Amino acid sequence: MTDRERTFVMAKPDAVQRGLVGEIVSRLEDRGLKMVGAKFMRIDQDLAHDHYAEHEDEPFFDDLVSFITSGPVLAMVWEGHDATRQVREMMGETDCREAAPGTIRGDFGLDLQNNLVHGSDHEDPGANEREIDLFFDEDELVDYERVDETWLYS
Ligand code: IDP
Ligand code: MG
Repeated sequence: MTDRERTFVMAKPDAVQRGLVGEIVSRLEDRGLKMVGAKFMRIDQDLAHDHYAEHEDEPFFDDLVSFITSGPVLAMVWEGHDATRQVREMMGETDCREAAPGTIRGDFGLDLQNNLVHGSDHEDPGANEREIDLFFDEDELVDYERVDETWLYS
């Protein structure tokens, strides 16, 4: 299907420490999105700077780099119709206090920085592919069919 796309998602260090990784994965699975890559890892300084390069002039940049390198994360690639925008909708607003109930941030967070989850920006064309390339080699992504796929899509 032509509008099926891949997007980069990460359970941030606070999600790992708070035991919310399974909850995040479960929500994406339940929605019908398909995991095609996953890596439990610690982000180093260079990768943090590359990943958040767009924010390097922001006053919160140093704190953000400290936060994202402070503990392990689960970096993932998820695939599905309109996946990038759908994941963003499921994450909620950046500031958890503004995020709607029913979203990951709105259900599990109260902070701006420690907001549990990252998803590629759907308003920044190419952000999904750029971020996937930053974290994954092509051979670390897996092509397969989920058994429910014929029922997920018409
Ligand atoms: P997003 O994660 O919803 O795409 P961005 O604006 O891209 O939000 O910001 C990247 C991350 O930087 C946020 O998820 C959050 O962890 C952190 N952040 C954003 N704005 C602030 C701020 O004003 N103070 C502290 N941390 C911030
Ligand atoms: Mg962003």
